[in-house]
Amino acid sequence: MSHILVTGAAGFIGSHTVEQLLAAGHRVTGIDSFRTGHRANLANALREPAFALHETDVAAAGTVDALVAAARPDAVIHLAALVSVQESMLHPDLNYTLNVHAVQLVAEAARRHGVPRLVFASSAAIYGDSPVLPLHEGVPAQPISPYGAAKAASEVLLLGYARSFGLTVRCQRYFNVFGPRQDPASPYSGVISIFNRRYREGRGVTIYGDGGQTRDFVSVHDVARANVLAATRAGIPSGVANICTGRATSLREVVAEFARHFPAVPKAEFAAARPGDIVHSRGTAILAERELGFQAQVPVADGLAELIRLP
Ligand code: UD2
Repeated sequence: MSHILVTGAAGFIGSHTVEQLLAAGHRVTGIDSFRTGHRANLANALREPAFALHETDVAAAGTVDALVAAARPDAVIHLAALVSVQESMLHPDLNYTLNVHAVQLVAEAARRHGVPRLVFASSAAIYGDSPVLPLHEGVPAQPISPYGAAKAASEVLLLGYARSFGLTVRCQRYFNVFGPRQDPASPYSGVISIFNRRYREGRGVTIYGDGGQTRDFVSVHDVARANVLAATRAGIPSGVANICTGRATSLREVVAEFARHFPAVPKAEFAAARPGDIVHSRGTAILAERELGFQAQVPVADGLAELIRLP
């Protein structure tokens, strides 16, 4: 059993990660500011005696340091972040504070208090609009948003810490994550969360472009498992790895799956492609398999069926 400190514990990926850690018998200290996370996401976890939750902001001076000093965890999984690419365009300063400055605070707390391992929520956004298919970790970072730039900068910062101070750092480049608890609030939220809400409400969806665009949609259950592996598996090296399925799914296929479950909902409408939209994005999952022993297990159709079944 290990003791793991999870920042962003009440978020979409954080809450699933906490639940899987607890199910595996680990002790978990969670931190969340509830800026975008929700206490309700932790309803199951909060019933477990092995879970403690602290409501605080990781970007505030001294906060993480004090919590890490008190908890002395075996690993930190740092998921607290500004999670919207769109918000990073509107508020680049806040993006810097939450996605770069806070990472430095976490890294420094880990160094000062001898935490042996740090897992970081990175993103396929660091690849920007690279046309390489499939995207592999050797493709240079060429972010096209403040969000992607901050994730790329933080990866470099953390890997520098790993080389300098001997802790193990894992940067997890999540692709298009989907699943229960993803927030559909903005038009720029993940497309599956938006489609799920609209089909449930009996409204049709809008497909921007011809629907032939493809993404590497990875279930949040797989992503949480990748986090658990990165934090707890013995003998893994520092490094970056795509967290993806290695498979492409088109938007048309996603819509067809929803339409099968909701035959009464009006047909999808088509609108002009969004400016700046990339057509195809898919990662290779080889490195995560080799270094973490991680392989995605949830087919997109199963993940969609799970979402649709939820009350
Ligand atoms: C991600 C970012 C986005 C931008 C982009 C850059 C997220 C959620 N989105 O978008 O902000 O940085 O990367 O490459 O991190 N779509 C529809 N109908 C809808 C909503 C979306 O057709 O109602 C399309 C959208 O135009 C795109 C696809 O669905 O072609 C996937 O959209 P997404 O925002 O879920 O993910 P992505 O990778 O395009």
